[in-house]
Amino acid sequence: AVAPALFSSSASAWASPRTVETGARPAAGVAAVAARRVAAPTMVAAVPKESGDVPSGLKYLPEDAAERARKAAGKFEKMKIEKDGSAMWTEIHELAALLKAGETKWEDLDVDDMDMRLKWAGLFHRRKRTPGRYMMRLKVPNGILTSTQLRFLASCIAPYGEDGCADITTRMNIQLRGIVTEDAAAICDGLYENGLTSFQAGMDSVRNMVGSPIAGIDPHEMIDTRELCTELNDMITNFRKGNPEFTNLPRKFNICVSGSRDDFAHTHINDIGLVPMVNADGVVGFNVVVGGMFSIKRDAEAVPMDAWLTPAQVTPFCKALLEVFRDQGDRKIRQKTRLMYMIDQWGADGLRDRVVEHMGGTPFAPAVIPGPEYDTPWPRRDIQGVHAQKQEGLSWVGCNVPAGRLTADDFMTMADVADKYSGGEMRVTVEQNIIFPNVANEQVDALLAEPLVAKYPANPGNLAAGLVSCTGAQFCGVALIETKNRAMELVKVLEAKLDLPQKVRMHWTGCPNSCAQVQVADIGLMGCPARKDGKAVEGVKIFLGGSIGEGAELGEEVAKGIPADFEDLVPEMTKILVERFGATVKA
Ligand code: SRM
Ligand code: SF4
Repeated sequence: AVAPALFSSSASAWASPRTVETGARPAAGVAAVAARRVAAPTMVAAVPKESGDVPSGLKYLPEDAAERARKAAGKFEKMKIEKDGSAMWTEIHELAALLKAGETKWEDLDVDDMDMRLKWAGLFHRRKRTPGRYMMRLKVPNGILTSTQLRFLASCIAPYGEDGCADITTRMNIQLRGIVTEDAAAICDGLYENGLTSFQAGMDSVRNMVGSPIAGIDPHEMIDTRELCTELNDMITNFRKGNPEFTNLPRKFNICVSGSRDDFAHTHINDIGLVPMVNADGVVGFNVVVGGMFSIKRDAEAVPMDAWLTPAQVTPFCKALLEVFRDQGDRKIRQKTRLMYMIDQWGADGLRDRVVEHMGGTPFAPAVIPGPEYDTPWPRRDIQGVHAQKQEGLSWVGCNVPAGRLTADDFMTMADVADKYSGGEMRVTVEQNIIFPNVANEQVDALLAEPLVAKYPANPGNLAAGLVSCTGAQFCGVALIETKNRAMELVKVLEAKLDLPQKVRMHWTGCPNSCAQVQVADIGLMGCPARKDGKAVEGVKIFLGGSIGEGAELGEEVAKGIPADFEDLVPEMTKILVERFGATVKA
């Protein structure tokens, strides 16, 4: 495969890998994962595009499912039937060529292709906020990135200057911003060449594979989630080339693999959550929970399915469940097509039985009942800061990225730091933070003295430490309020005003889709309309009581319509922090 010529000028300086400092060691386990990636077949168009052959979304559906899709009234199903999202994996090259040749303008291209179908290639047109520019959502299985990948990501957004930035997402993933259609095809190719992809990152596809952020280095881990996340990602995306078998699901789908009792992956809010559990023979496998979701209409915690899977059974099970969801899932009312609605009809065990039937009838072992050691609570560990790894002499360093926002310069600096201290590896977390693994203990102080760590501290303030924010109105067209910038500012104001004896996890989400999972936060703020002095203003609903880790519980709405300006929010938050979290007002 030929390395793509990305951008003619400014990008080349960013794209060339820098020298790896002597002393950097290959990180445990990463080499194996990287080797798998290199071994993946060369990119070809997954949907052959003969002249006039437009792939329909019905292509992989059995006749009865196709019939239901045809009958579904909604515009989404019609749009999918007309042309499958997978068509964009090849058409993006044609669109880019036309635009580059000046033969058309983006404004004249098909609106469904530009605003909807390109999401199957990971490209989200930000028509309302930044017309003509795209957010590009990647897939970063288990949140693991190499320094070469980080430099490539810098090269993707650097040419856009002020318009180019990136975010760490709540699914330990990366989104790039500012991309124009002309460049998108080259970026897709470049991602593939660099062991990544953006295909199947949006619309009715399976989202990024979430695993344990400290997989392979955690002294308390039950199972290393990295191989499984990569294997599942390869199954879902056909080794990152794009897999049209899973482009026409009834709706989005989330899968995560947890590696320890901490449940860093949030199994309770995924469509499939894999909870590590040791069986009577001492084998580590997974109990399965299903149906977790947030949406405008409904928030649901995943429910247990009576099944225990060996690691080898995980990918075939998930594949079969996806096929059952695709072929038997309802498509009539889009707001009621997530997996949980199937579970309403069949029960979790009914769903399991259909999966078993689909796989040929061999039942799975029943779920493992947790042993007496589970009677002792296992509080979820804090992974920011410096922590001893299971490998003697090595530590991981977790750093706090406020609201997950990054620049091209950040990617370059992170790559340099990773090469210097962590064997060229960096990880991103669902809390939108970063981790440098495998740092030699004697190099930890030097790492902590790096300018990057001054910017993204390993010991942040007690509110900054727990801040998570969705994209909000700066880029997201459905946002009811601005989130990220407001959230970062509020943290500064509150930290200046209050002494907080403990870390408090504050999540901000711009609308009821709850991309920033306000229901799992200590304090959740969700955008909503409000009124102040007789005028409509941006407001928030407040959620309290969310907990994470083993035995997690969803928080509940306690207030709504609070104006989101600091005149109202600062006293409101002060009251909550003082009454519930032991804060005191500074003298
Ligand atoms: Fe989300 C739609 C951003 C995690 C529930 N989400 C959107 C869109 C695509 C709306 C749009 O078209 O603009 C947002 C893109 C804004 C942008 O420019 O960034 C968006 N969602 C995000 C991200 C980037 C938030 C973040 O700042 O981290 C997260 C990307 C994750 C990833 O890497 O794939 C993100 N979204 C989530 C999560 C959390 C999770 O997965 O743990 C949820 C709740 C869990 C769930 O899905 O059950 C979530 N997003 C939604 C929904 C509601 C789904 C539903 O069933 O109704 C929508 C709307 C939709 O799908 O119709 C949505
Ligand atoms: Fe956009 Fe709403 Fe998701 Fe925030 S929660 S990114 S505002 S869709």
